[in-house]
Amino acid sequence: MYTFAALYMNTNTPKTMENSLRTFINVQDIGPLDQAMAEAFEIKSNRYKYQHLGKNKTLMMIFFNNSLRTRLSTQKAAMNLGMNVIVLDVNAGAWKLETERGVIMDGDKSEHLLEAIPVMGCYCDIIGVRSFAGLTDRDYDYAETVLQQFIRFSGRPVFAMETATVHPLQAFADLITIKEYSGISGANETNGASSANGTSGKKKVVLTWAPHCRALPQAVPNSFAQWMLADNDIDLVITHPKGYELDAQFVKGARVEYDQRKAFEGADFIYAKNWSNPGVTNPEDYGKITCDDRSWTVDTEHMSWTNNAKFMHCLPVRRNLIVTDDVIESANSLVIPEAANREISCSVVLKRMLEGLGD
Ligand code: AN0
Ligand code: CP
Repeated sequence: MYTFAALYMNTNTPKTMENSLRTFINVQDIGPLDQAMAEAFEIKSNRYKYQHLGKNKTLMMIFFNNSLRTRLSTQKAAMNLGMNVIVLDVNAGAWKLETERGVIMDGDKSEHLLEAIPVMGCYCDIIGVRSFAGLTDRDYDYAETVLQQFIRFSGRPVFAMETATVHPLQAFADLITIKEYSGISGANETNGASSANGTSGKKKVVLTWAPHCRALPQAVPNSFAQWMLADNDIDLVITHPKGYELDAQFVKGARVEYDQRKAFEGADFIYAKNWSNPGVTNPEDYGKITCDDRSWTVDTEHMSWTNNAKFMHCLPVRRNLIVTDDVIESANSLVIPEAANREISCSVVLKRMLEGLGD
């Protein structure tokens, strides 16, 4: 398989630069967070500063799943950097793709990813991939099987636009937002916001599970935990029903508090998100909804337990399941500035990838 694909993959060798990125999946990929934040705030104050970098370079975005923010913010970031952009919605017009090797392709899938990926690589310089967890086979999802094939066979720098287990562009934007609204680490407060509790020192950030009617992936909470734990100014507490423990590779070292009220006490930021059962404590539960307890919905009473916390969610959000109308519409809700920062996080990532490309 690999010999065949290697014959067809584009093997342009990238120019190596200290700051350049070949893959963007985990927080470690971005290097020192202070530097990444400094770049983010520089770009936020002048988003067209690096427009020359993208001249005659093409970004290809591949979507296996729906998107509003990722699609728009990534395209905007690429345009700010002077890039051309191609978007492919695999389920809307492309041949249906087989992703597993060894399958006799006599079903409805006309093309294999192993040919499609090197072909895509021929038409672009950087690739973004959205491919959610299937939530049926934990090993397949947690091996990031689809993303890894893009990395291996496209010959291009590849970044995750939410893949099976991670959503790093979201977590990076979340961290930028928290810095802005904390008044720490040199971030200018924007949008007229004030500091979360007006004092210096660590901010208490709470990741809370909330109920939902559909089984959702763990990518957002995985990346959120990973990025928050990497920041020395943040004290992360995770709260969820028993059985919803996240994978240790993302949450090792985080404090888990099963009592949601105790977790919320003194919080500066509440980050709500549903995720389906990660299958950590009971592998048979992987991808299932094993709790639908509506007492976990974030309402004004929940917020009253906090230190006048800001409310965050990556969106899209189902109101009155995850969070009540009152809370999401309150002055403490950061969901819109948080979404706006997706343009900024993506700009930093694309800038770094462009810096590593040859001319
Ligand atoms: C996705 C998820 O929970 O991973 C995308 C969030 C950015 N949400 C839905 O599918 C509703
Ligand atoms: N937060 C986020 O990634 O939104 P989309 O699914 O709309 O891209």
